[in-house]
Amino acid sequence: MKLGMIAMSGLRAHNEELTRLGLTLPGFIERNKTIASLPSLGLLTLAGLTPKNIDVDYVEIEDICDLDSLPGAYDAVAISSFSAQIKEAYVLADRFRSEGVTVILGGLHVTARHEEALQHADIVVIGEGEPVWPELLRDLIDGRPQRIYDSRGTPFNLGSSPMPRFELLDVDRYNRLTVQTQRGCPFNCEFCAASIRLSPIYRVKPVDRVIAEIRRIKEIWPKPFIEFADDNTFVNRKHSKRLLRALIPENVRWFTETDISVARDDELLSLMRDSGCAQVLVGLESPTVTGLRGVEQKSDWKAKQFDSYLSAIDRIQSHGISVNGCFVLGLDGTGVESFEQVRDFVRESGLYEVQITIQTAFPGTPLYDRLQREGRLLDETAWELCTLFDVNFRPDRMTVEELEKNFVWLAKQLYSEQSSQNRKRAFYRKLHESMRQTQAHTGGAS
Ligand code: B12
Repeated sequence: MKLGMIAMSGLRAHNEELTRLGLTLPGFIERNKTIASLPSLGLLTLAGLTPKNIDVDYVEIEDICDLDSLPGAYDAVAISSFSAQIKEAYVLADRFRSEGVTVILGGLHVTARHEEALQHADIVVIGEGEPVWPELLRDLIDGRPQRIYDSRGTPFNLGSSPMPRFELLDVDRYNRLTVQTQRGCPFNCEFCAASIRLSPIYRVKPVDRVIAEIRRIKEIWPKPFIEFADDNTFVNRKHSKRLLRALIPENVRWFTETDISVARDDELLSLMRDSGCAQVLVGLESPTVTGLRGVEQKSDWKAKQFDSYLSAIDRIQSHGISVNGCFVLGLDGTGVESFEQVRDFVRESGLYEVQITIQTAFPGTPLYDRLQREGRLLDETAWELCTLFDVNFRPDRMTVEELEKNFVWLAKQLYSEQSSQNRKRAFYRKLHESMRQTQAHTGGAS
């Protein structure tokens, strides 16, 4: 059997002005270049669980305009899905099916809207792929596949993770590769559309498996930059410290997503630095406590962290680890004043890097369900707007146009050459200062 694993690749935005800006603003260009080329770790992982007698191809499709030059001769294709590109994925799926190819759809969007996906697929997978993939392939080979495989209810044990088939990649296309060290998150942010929507349980991958994946990558790319495709990496501190100690001799540079509480653990921060951490991405979400209220739904955890934001950023960056602070615009309770507030907070905080996105109601999230109940979704199935840069709902304290217009204004403020340079200079100035102080302190003590 010949199986094509098809990833939709690239970044997307519908707002024309933003797309134009994305092509011209230095800060945007830099970030886009950095991340735009990441492969689909989900598909590479499932490829790793596929028996050797099945011939597997990994293909990335950026543009579905050219359907005539589709890769061909597959018996089946497995297509991955995010909401932003699902309509393109459906066009692709319909085309493959019209040629008699069996289409399997899975991933985050399909998990949230499997009935919709069934109209374009022979088989859909709901939830994590690993628990059902071997059975699905067996059924497929036997010619008796089910229409739906649902893995919810059996959270995958990451100790049994297969080795992702990184060797299927043309590594020259990428400037970093992803490795996943955990799934899930102890928090439940209303807008979160990441892996807690596949399975909510927080789990870690055993240290030796993470290291094995990094070593496999090093076989095809001796000095890689690794992005951990995690939701919140350092929640389990004991495990994290073991992982970081094991990473030190691997001599790689890496980036990950975490929460602000890492600032409270100096040992953790030192281990992060010593093991090659270049940057952490932290969801600060709002520069005001009003914006943060209600975001985290279990205990309003994010609102409770607000008072420590500035000192925490300072502490993390004083270890030589830059913070990429993420802000969500259009949160309930925030109005047009929030754009200047973000700009001012970024300046005051000394953040090295900043990421702004528009609050997005992704299907399957509590946010989507609430806004639907409140009649605030602009179009309930405009999935192409689920880019994090387009507006798909009516904000409560500004108009849609005000959100769009001010977002562009803020992007210009934050991503100009000058602002990006200023942030970097401030970061290094402060870092040198704190290193000098530490040296003076230890010198004085000895
Ligand atoms: C790495 C990453 C990327 C990479 C790589 C994307 C890719 N092709 O996989 C890049 C930079 C290209 C990217 C781009 C975008 N991303 Co992105 N990305 C991530 C990130 C950080 C990690 C994803 C990951 O690797 N997870 C690990 C793997 C193992 O999990 P997985 O892919 O879900 O796969 C598992 C299951 O879903 C399932 N599965 C997946 N596919 C399939 C297919 C089949 C057939 C089967 C059976 C099973 C199956 O099995 C897998 C194993 O269990 C997440 C955030 C996060 N922390 O998770 C955001 C995230 C996935 N991205 C997001 C978004 C919005 C985007 C963009 C729209 C941004 C933009 N404006 O362009 C684009 C869309 C890209 C596209 N072409 O559609 C959202 C998606 C939300 C949603 N529900 O749609 C997330 C959750 C971030 C967020 N803030 O909400 N992204």
